[in-house]
Amino acid sequence: MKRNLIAALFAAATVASHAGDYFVKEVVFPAEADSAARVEMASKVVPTPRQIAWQELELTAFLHFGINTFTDREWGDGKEDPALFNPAALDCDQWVRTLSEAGFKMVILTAKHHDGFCLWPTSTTTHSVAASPWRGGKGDVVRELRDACDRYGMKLGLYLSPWDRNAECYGDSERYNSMFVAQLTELLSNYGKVDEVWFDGACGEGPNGKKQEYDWTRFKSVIERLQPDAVTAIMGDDVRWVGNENGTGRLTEWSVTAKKPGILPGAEEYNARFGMSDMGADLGSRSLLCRTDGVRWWPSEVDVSIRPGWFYHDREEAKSLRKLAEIYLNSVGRNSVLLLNIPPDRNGLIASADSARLMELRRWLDSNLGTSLLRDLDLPKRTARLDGPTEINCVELGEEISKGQQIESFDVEVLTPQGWKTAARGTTVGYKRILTLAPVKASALRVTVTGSRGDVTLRNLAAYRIELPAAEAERADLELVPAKEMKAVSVNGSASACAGLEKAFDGDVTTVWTSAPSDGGHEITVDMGREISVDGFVYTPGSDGGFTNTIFKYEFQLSRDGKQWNNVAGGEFGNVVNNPIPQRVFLGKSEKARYFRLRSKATVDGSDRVAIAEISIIRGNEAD
Ligand code: FUL
Repeated sequence: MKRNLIAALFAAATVASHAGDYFVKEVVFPAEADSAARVEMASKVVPTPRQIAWQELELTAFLHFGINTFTDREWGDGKEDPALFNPAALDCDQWVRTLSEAGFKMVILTAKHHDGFCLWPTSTTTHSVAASPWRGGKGDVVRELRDACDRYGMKLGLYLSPWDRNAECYGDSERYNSMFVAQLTELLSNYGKVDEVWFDGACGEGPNGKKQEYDWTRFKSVIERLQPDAVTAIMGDDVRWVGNENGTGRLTEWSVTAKKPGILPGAEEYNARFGMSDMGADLGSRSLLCRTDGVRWWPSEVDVSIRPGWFYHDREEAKSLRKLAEIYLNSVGRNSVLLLNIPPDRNGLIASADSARLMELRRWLDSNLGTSLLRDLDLPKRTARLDGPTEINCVELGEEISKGQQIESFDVEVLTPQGWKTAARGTTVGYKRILTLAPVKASALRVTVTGSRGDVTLRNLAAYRIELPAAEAERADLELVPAKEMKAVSVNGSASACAGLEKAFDGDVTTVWTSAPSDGGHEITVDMGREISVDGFVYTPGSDGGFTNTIFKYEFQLSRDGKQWNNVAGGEFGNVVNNPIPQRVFLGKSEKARYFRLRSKATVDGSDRVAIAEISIIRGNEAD
């Protein structure tokens, strides 16, 4: 009976281009399918051709560029003056040439970020390059990038933020959806082939903000009509957000996932019912398959910036080569595509430090992961030989994903003078899995699949002797007031309420101060011991993976005597919810003070507590 059911479903979904019978992209389990049937059906889910083409890119470049580049912010509020946008030396050829030399095959540009400023002269709003002094208001960044991509054979993807803080109609759902469709239509009609459409899921409106019901079905149909080969990412059903912005994929990463894309009706409630979230550890185990309604091919994309922020900020630096090499191993090496952001600067150029770092990464990849040491590869038997006993410390495996994702667990064994030895163990493989191992001298290697959903076809098996770049001590580019000089004064004005507040400024990010609940906001006051010159501060949220109790809106005040206070900074920690890294705020000039006060006006999750892993004061030049 069950077999017939499966056969009937296969018949409905079979594609001729495959040798066997497969479900292309998704399968809905019949209610009566038992666990074995569900596992078998999941094993037959295969990617679409455009998903395969996307996965094979391995590396994609992200370009965050826009009004934030000129205001030094991560999330603009939509009130920025377009006159600020003036990248005097903008040169898209320089971007694409750099990215192409670094080995990227596709680039995605933030055509519109949350601030609503459009990098093309749209007819939908005046908040665009057309209202800027750049190229006398006649410029079009999307066009210049398109043309440069054509010159270098680079694919183009576009990021269009659904959340729009400038559009007056945002929150008036029908009207905004029509405006968004018009923007999408312009981008997907006038700029040639677009290979990835990126809708992020961010919205910082908060409980009292504007409520916009997006018409995802309508957006999707526009994409399908105008760019049928484009994958739709994040708020899309071709490419899934990995769940963090720090460059790390899951050790067990199923491209066949039980999680429903957020663009589908009822997805939020459905995913919550089965305990699946963006950041969740399990999105595709057998235990999930046995409980959920079906599975789909929805592979992971790891988005991370080469710098701390997504937009260019003068005082930030590119990540070290070591960090980038680790990010590669932990993303591409964990069955994901790496979407690496390289933000152009205010001149409209990729900074020379960033392009030098990209070239170092390319050289590192070519010399470490470029040539496998394996000989006489027998992929069906999953064995290979090495040229005599050879030291290896890294193994790479890949499944033929056009036949689905099968491996649930595997062992890698190596032949040493003492016989066969297990060198590594893993769970999922998918398109690519890279494992680093303790160095071992091997003359042969074999992979044993210890658990799988269906028949396994390996596409690739390789071994390397890699050398990770030396770990660089993170350069302390800021001078911070030493923790031992600071003393808690009060919490919400009460000296007796500040027991434990030292955890917020003890120089140790692993100790977190969490306030008592309060619905009137939170305020901490700290004595820095003596009057000093202050340039700014750094807030490190108490990250718990869910980012609860994280401050979103704040005010920062300074005082020389603890009585007279000056508001010296305030606003939002833009994007702290997705990327809870230390938030640096610079005052723009040095201020003399002995006391500081941080007031939280709203948290990212509406929680009535705040958590501070660390608040550090950036010291200015005492001579100022
Ligand atoms: C997030 C945004 O809020 C960030 O600003 C950035 O664009 C990142 C890639 O996606 O959702």
